Amino acid sequence: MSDSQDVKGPQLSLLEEDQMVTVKGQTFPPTSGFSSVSGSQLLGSQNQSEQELYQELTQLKSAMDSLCRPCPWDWTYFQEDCYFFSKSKRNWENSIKACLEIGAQLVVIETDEEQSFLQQTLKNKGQTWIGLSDLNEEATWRWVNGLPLSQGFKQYWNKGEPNNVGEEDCVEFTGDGWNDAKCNNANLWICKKPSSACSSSSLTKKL
Ligand code: MMA
Ligand code: CA
Repeated sequence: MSDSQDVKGPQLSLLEEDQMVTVKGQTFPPTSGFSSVSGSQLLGSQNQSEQELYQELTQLKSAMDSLCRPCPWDWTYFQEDCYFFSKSKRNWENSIKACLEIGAQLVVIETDEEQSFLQQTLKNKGQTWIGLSDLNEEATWRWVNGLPLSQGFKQYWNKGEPNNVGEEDCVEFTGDGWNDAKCNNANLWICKKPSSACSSSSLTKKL
């Protein structure tokens, strides 16, 4: 016994056998680690017919699709976007930076459904920064993408907010809604970025 294809075992749970692909006698995905096949082995298929190669690529695409995830591990998918809920705390400016560093933005809430999803997710969590402030002009609330707070969203202020007690320019989720709070407070935060469509890979486009 020399080939890894002989050791298909019950440990293979994500992909069924009929979703597996064989290229030049090598089973994809390998049952023991993806590193066992090099790119040049894959490309050196000169003695295969085009039709066989096409069939194998089609199977490979379907195998890739079944492994595809719209969001990185530890992020939450909701309506085409990915959300990261921090476990540590930072002030508002540093929360913005934390999101930029991972290719995302401190959350800009765009729909009522999104507000409701965040409200549910943050239940029983601590105060959490969102990407809304009036740092530029007192009482003019603006999202970090530059858009003004629309009239319809003002219902999400907690009762009596925003009250600007002792200068409060940044917005946090607390309880069921929003509160203006001191930007230097250390809070949890939420990052948001678009989900990735697996179908945009060059392999998929060609098939
Ligand atoms: C705190 C602080 C304020 C908020 C009030 C609500 C005492 O101040 O979080 O931002 O408006 O509580 O009672
Ligand atoms: Ca307040």
